[in-house]
Formats: sequence, C-alpha cells, structure tokens
Amino acid sequence: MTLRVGVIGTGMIGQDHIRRLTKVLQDVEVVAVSDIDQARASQAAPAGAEVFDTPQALIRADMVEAVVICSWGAAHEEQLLDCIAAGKPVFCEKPMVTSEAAALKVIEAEVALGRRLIQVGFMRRFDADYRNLKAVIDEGYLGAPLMYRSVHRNASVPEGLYTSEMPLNDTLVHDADISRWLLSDEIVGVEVRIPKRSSRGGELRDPTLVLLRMASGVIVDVEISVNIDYGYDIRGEVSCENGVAALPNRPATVISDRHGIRQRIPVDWRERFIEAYDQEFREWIAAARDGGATGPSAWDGYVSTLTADAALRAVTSGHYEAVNTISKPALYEA
Ligand code: NAD
Ligand code: ISE
Repeated sequence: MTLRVGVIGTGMIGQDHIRRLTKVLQDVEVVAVSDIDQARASQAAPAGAEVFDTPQALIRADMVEAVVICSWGAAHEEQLLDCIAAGKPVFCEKPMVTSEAAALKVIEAEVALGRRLIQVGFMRRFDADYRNLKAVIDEGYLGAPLMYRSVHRNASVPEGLYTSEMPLNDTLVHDADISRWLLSDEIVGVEVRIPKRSSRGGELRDPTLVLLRMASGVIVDVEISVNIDYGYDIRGEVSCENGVAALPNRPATVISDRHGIRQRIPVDWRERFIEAYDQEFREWIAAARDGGATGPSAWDGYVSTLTADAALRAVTSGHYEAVNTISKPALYEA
C-alpha cells in the first residue's frame, strides 16, 4: 500500500526529500506540499500534488496520511503539535525544536497520545559508516571508549538565514545526537571554547569548539566550522582503551596523480549523506505505514535541544553548564 505524504517546507532539504520520495523510494507518494513561499511550493510540487495555503490545512487534509516537516526549526513546534492532534505520523527535520520549553510541549502531547508519531531527522544514525563504527564499539574488543572526536565542517552556510546561535542549535545537534547513540551514553554537561574567529564568516562566531561530558566520564570534542570553504567534511574517531576506531573519509576512492594522493570532498550534506537519507526514509515509510515512527524520537530531539541550550549558556558564562533532563517517559524506553 502506498503511503500518501504531505511535505511542509520546500527549500533545500524539502526539495531533496521530495526528489527521493518521488524518484528513489517505493511505496510512497507526495500528494501535497506547503510553504510560506507559495511560488516555491508550486515549483517544487510533483505532478498531481496539491499546493496548500497553510501547513495546518495540509496536516488536516484527508488525502495526507503522513507528514514530512522541512520548514525552519522555529516553525516545527506548532506543526508537530498539529500532527499529533491529527494523529498522523510525522518525519521532522532536525532540530526538532529550538527551545527546551517547546521540546517539553511536544513530548507532553505525544506522551498524552500514548504512542510514537514523531521521527526526528538525525540521518547519521542511518549512515552505513556510522553503523559500522557503532558495531565495532559495541563488539567491545577495543575496550571501553574514553574520548570521541567529532569534526563537523561545512563549506558555507546561507548568508543572513544562518544566525550566530545556529552553529550550536542547528549544527551541533547532529554531533550531540550521534555521540549519545554511538557511545550508548548520555550527555551530562557542556563547555564551549571560542577560538580565533575566521574572517570568512563575517559577523558569525565561527569556528566553535564544544566539549560534551558524558555520564560515563567520556569526553567528546566537537569542532564546528561552518565556513571552511574547501567542502563538507565529517569525521569521527573514537579512542578506546585498546585502540581507535574511525569513520572513513568519503568518498573513499583514493586518487593518485601528479598533484599527489587525495580523496574528493563532498560539496555539502546532500552528497555526503545521500544514502543515509534514503535509508532513513525507507525505515520511516515502513513505520509510518503502520501508523508509527522508528529511530530518533521526540526524546532524542529534546535531549539535543537541551544540549544546544546549555552550549549557548556556556558561551555566555564561559563555564561548564549542566544538561539536566526530566525523567524519561516510558514511551521512549527502547
Ligand atoms: P531552506 O531555507 O532552504 O528551506 C526552508 C523552507 O521552509 C523555505 O522554503 C521556507 O519558506 C519554508 N518555511 C519556513 N517557515 C515555514 C512555515 N512556518 N511554514 C511553511 N514553510 C515554512 O532551509 P533548509 O536548509 O531546507 O532547512 C530546513 C530544515 O531542515 C531546517 O530545520 C534545517 O536544520 C534542516 N536541515 C537538515 C539537514 C540534515 O542534514 N538533516 C540538512 C539541511 C537542513
Ligand atoms: C544543516 O541544517 C544540516 O543539518 C547539515 O547536516 C549540517 O551539517 C549543517 O551544519 C546544517 O546547517
């Protein structure tokens, strides 16, 4: 049976997800789109899809069985609450929301409903390289993890739209989530160090160094660079008691010629994580057809937002800031 999906937000990632939902994946059809920019929505709509004036109308429409949210982070709270009220499975791009208060409202509504409807777009959990790295750590022959280095470099970010909070509340959220998942651990506190500012980023505070303290004592150091020009470079290396495990550089082909030995660098996230997004949606479609969700939950969205909030406080205070969650509702226990 084909899942009839409505997409809210038809910008960069909305268009990329519409492409995979219409051209790559099976058992799914994009039947509706909506964007505050109506012209953009009309352009992005696949043949036969209805363009809705508002996200609320799209969410309530009978023709829409499940929703994909790709609007800006600050708009997600209201759209998620509307999906829960309508009882429709929803894939929501990260960040799930942009404040602790908003995350708590979303969790409260889902818990009151009594079943999971929300999957958050932490696509790294669906990436084959990250899955292999986790399998190595979980097998245990390297001993206990002690430190994890997460390098998150973007060639550039959209000027004007990407504010000085976003390295922490839009970009760091991926590293926070993958650290918890990879290490099967929880974040208990955050420190932030601001090095010399890159002149490439204008007024933007870039790069940023973040230290995540995990409950086990593991320390994760995260480099966030969002204007590094040379490409989209994602690295991860776990130092354990008896050895080290690292993600391979992608694409993996090594070119040797008169300029030296090198690997190409992806242009942006669309290229680096193309297969991870496909797999993320394959698993979401299967779960949404059964009326639910899988993978990263609203709880995971909440924890990463809480971490981002603490990191933003740490920039101002210059000190360690604790990350204190509420107790985890039973709905989100594995
Ligand atoms: P974008 O600016 O290219 O597109 C966002 C679109 O949402 C725009 O067309 C805008 O008009 C629309 N929009 C904004 N508010 C809206 C509202 N209230 N209702 C309807 N439409 C609205 O941004 P983007 O790069 O596509 O990012 C969108 C979201 O996806 C962000 O939350 C971003 O963090 C996330 N994202 C995730 C990944 C990933 O790797 N998982 C990559 C890129 C972006
Ligand atoms: C973007 O929104 C993403 O989610 C990308 O994966 C991330 O690398 C980038 O920094 C964000 O702006």
